[in-house]
Amino acid sequence: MNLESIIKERFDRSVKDCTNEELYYALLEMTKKMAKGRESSAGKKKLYYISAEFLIGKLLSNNLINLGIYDEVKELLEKNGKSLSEIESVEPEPSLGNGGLGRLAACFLDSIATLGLNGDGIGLNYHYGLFRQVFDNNLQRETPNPWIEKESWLEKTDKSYQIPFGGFTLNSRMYDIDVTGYDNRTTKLHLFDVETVDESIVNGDGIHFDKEDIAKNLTLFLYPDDSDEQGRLLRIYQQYFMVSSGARLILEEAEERGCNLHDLADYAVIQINDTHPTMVIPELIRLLLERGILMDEAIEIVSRTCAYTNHTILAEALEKWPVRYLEKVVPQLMPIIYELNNRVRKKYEDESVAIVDSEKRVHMAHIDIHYGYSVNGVAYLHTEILKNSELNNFYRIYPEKFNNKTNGITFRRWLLHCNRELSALLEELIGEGFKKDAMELEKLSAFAEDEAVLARLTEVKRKSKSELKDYLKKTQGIELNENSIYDIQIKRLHEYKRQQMNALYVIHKYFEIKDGKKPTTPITVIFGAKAAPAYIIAKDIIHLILCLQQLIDSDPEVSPYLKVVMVENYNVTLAEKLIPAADIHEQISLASKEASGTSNMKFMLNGAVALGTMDGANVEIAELVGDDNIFIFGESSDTVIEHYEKADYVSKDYYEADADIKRAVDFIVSDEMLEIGQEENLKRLYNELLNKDWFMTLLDFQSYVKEKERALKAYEDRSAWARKMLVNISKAGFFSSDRTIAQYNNEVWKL
Ligand code: 26W
Repeated sequence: MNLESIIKERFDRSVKDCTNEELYYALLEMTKKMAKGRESSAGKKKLYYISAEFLIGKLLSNNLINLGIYDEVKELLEKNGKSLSEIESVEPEPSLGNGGLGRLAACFLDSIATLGLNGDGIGLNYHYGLFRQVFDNNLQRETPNPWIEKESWLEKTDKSYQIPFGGFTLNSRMYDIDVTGYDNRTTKLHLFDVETVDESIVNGDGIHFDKEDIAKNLTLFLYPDDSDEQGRLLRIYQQYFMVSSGARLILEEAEERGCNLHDLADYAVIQINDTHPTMVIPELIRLLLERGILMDEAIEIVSRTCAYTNHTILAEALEKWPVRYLEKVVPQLMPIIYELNNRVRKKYEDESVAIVDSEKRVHMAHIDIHYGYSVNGVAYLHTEILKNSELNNFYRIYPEKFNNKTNGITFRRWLLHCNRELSALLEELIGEGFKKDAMELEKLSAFAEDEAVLARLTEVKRKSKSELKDYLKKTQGIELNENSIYDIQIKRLHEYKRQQMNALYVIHKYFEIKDGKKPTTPITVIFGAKAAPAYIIAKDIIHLILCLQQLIDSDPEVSPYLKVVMVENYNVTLAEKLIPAADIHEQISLASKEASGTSNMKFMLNGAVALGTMDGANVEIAELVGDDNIFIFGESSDTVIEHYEKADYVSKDYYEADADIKRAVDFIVSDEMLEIGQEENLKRLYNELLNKDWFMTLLDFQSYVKEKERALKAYEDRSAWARKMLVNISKAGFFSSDRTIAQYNNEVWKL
């Protein structure tokens, strides 16, 4: 480590005379140099994890940990009166993802590097990311989230390609971010960009811009508003730009390693992260045809090279692009897509497995399933639902392609980095082994009856809660009561995730307190969520929560016992502070709808107890920790699926049959709320719950309230609660992304 010499050279100063900003840039330079010094992965066959999202978070601390110099750096800084966490606050957080799918891709890169596998990521270099969330008048507003500075983790490479679109071509430039593995190799995240992008075309301080000027806007934002046709077209431009650049890189690198393209599948495997990169299949076929390979063989080669991960069964998220859009953006792909469709139609009469449907829409997932060799879901239950209902017609054709890969998280970021106190305690109790082999956390179960250990766990949690309090006070002006129960729900805002059910619980509790039924320990319900800019009801739910926050804060009768907080601009950095501090975490999606969830794993690892439905990976968590260490409620996925099939769920019936539900729902449009909030938003949400409630909030409301009360009561026995924490931590090893990646490699990639 040569931090001091870098500082001397850059600023001609000593550490103690530098600003935090200067120290950040010096650390950035040093870390990048050290990463370069690491051995890169090698091998004949290489994995390409291609994804429209990589939600990498801040990289400084993570890289210092993975390079093994975190403690050394921290000490040196402290000796000079500097604080690493303050230096970290200088680093901008890129928002190159929406949520779970993007963060998963980032965890996977960490594990690929840590396991020393030969694999890189391929994505796009969005200049303004998703967006920065601002609360204004209790409403979400979006502003750009710039993160690329003169010096950053990004490095310009000399690779560039000409990418053809209908009517014009764009130059694509590759930028790289080094991904350091924990005590092992480094790999690369390749992010492609257009050199003509023009940040000045964004109007005002919002996220509006000329959507037609593709050369200027292609990589400005992640998932620009898709509520209009221009936005949807722009998404296709982005997707093709990514996959065409990626496909060219993959072929080039394979040839450099001695591949003759006929044997591409021995040199490359492409993991397609949801359908966003699906066009890589027809694009690769097209590039192989250009190189003189015949259609039959080109299709065969590509089919043996590509594998597809499904992350959702929500119909609206399964991409189906109108033929007319693709004709306009990528006319060169259409003959190939038609050819793929004809082959499918010749073989199978079943209309539901066709690629181009009778309404002339291209089903992207169908391309992946027919022309890839592997299809995986992301948790046991999710894969079962894919096989048995959602994709059953495909499963019957290709049973051998279907497999499960339960998601995982990197313990470097989600334990070693975000919860140093807990890692230190674990190390003291069970040794260092868990840092490399997560299953060693099991050793902790030996202490389940050790009151001294339980007390120390409680103390670690208390400290994290206090740190969160300080952090939110400093950064957002929010006052928390650190002696309250922290009940946390952080995830994208979506009706299926049912933040609205949690909000209804808050209203229910508000009434109880007003009626004199006060909780033994005060409760703080914390939300963090961004809503997609065009998702009206999701934004109404944010409005409801923010209005409740204001209402309760200004009610002296209720506020000593109940607090609602919605943190602004929820992101990876905030997650790293919130997760260690949670007592209870909410995983309350409508059963069958959450493919896996990954925050559930992060919370578990940090000693929080889940309140959740039998959905996604909650099912596996419940199985591992046992009934005593998790709070489960709600209808099963089978029942829910049946309700959808029969279309027999009527939310109004639940509203009318139950006085508690009626009282809570009516409160949304009460005088008190209308005085604080906007009538338009609150009424719309009220009507939605009453007349549609597509994700069955009211169906599960009573069992939710009951189970939450049980959890709150259980918290009162602090030693028994600490035991629940301990069991959750000790069983979390299974959810290491190192395990997930090892399974992908053994069963799918075979590097
Ligand atoms: C078509 C546009 C689009 C883009 C992104 C639709 C939906 C998305 C989501 C943000 C996708 C997503 O994040 N899915 C989540 O993936 C996680 C990782 O597998 C799972 O744990 C979550 O259950 C799933 O919702």
